[in-house]
Amino acid sequence: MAAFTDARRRARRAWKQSRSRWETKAAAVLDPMSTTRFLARVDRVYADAWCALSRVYGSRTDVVTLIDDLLDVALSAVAVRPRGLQQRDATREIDAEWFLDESMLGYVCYADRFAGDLRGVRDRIDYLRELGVTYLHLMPLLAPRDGPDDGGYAVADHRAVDPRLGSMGDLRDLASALHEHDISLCVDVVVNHTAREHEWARKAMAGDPRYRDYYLVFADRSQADDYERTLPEVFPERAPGNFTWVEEVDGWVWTTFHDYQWDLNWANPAVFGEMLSVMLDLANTGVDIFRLDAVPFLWKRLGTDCQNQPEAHLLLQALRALVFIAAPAVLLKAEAIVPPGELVQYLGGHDLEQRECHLAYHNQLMVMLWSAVATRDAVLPTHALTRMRTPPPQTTWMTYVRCHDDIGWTVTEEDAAAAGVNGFAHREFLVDFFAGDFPGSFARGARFGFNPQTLDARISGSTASLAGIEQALDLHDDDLLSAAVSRLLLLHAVIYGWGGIPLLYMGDEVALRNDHGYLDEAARASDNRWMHRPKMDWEAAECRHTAGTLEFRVFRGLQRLAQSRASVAQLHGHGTTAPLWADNRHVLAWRRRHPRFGSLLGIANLHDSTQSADAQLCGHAALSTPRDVLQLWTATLRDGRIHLPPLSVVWLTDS
Ligand code: OTU
Repeated sequence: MAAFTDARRRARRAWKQSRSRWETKAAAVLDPMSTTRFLARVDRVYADAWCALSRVYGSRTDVVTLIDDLLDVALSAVAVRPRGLQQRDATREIDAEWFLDESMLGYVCYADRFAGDLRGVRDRIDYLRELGVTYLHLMPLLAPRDGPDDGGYAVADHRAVDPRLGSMGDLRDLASALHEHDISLCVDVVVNHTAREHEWARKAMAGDPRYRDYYLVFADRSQADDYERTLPEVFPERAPGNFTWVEEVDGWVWTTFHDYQWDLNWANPAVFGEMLSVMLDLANTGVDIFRLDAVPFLWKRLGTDCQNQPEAHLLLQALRALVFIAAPAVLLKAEAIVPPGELVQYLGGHDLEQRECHLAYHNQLMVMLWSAVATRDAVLPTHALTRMRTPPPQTTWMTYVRCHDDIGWTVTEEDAAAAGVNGFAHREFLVDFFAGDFPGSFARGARFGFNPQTLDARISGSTASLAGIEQALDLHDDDLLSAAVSRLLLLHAVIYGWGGIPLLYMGDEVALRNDHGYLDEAARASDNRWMHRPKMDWEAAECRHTAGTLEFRVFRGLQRLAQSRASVAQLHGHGTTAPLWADNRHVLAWRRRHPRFGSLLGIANLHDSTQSADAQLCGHAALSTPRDVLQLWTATLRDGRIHLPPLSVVWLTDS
């Protein structure tokens, strides 16, 4: 702590010495008000940037000079930042907690699969508003390589939109149209790697040493082997190993993901500068939130799994400071799908000194929800979720049921032991269950990423198919279908009522099932994650207006959830969430407590028969006259017990 304070003191001194020089520089390109604001922001976070960057780069470069270069990038971005976005900056500097509002609700889609292209997305804004959406995450939209591109995560040009989706101008138009409808725009920035077709990689292949140093290249295989000894494999089936021999650079290139995705060398400060500049250009088109892809992998350390290293966090802290200086309206979201004990760190330190990302995915809640519906049992989820640390102030979770990736079963041995199950056996059960192989399973998913060495596997499949809707439709069984619809809504009723920003994954609102069309596309056939990345079925979506249809039931249910959520002040980001023990293991319960507005109790019956629980949750709940504010199902209170219909949820508050 003393070292930390000392570092901040030195940082402040360094800034004090540079400030008047920067005042002149800023005044040369900005109007007086913007100059004042720019300098005030640097005053605010210079020490954050200095502390983080000096720990990462201090041994190889002069940090004050490095920050000067980065401030140049930031100032140039501010100088061309459109007026409307500067107004957005001003508003959000005052209302820095705008994204903690209980009305926040996200939607995630591929622009092409949802609406053809970026202009098409603009034409669908009304549809998003019907669902209560205030945040739109468009999957990777920058120009990818030709051929297999890992769903756009192999970026060939960071300065261009994928021409099939439109242009930078279209992105700008879409952002402003969304803003007019109070929807913030989130886009992916793939910071860990580029495509091998990227300009930097091409220059490296042409022999330019400057660009060779943008990547991690080992002339000698034994160096790669030294790392490989402790590295896991992300795609063991399609992309085994973590290094690829590249003739043109006469070396082994670090490729954590596919052989065409080259990991960037973040130990080189030039890479930091390039990525900052990419981000600030995008921010100037009107992007509000960056989904920073694969951030756990940013820093490599021999003898480790090269994930979640302290430097990866420091790099994010430095990015946070510099993005704030240039575009304070913009948020960072960490895409870190890592073991539960590593998750909350991406939201920074609890002392508010080490600010990191504003948002991070609550992977553990997602995994535990699927475990809960498979086992109809809340014991493991309650243990596991109790162990999760609360996010620091002014940050929050993104809660979700499904996304475009597979589900990895992050069930820890510790949580499993607490719940009296064997971790390995339970993970194996979840894979079998969701692949549809376990007797009595309702799910229709598929195994992904089977690793014969560890026997680890993940699961692909759409929400509707994993929740039993596909099976029920195939069997023409109305009772099973009702149960499956309830299960889908139950999963969402938890993520909408947990606290954090819920994310709805495109197609789930009309229960789209697995789509096997990808098998006919050469570049996709070997990656079954495409089964849960369907094209939007707009004919099915039309059925949302027709009472009695599957689409009507699901869509209406989700609308109800969105409306209820926006009216529950306890779900504001100032609240905190803790799981509670019900006196019935089929019941998952949690309390959302707001310092001013009191408590919300979420109670979910995971079983397909009626279940009851002590309405005061064994004395932990402090509601005097509980009332269900959700009313998506009909629960009854009798003799101090709440009786919940099969697969149902209530959100209780004091009336
Ligand atoms: C991300 O996922 C993307 O979501 C994937 O679609 C990409 O294929 C990948 O990056 C490469 O760009 O390992 O199994 O902790 O879980 O970065 C998916 C983060 C992944 C990783 C995550 C990665």
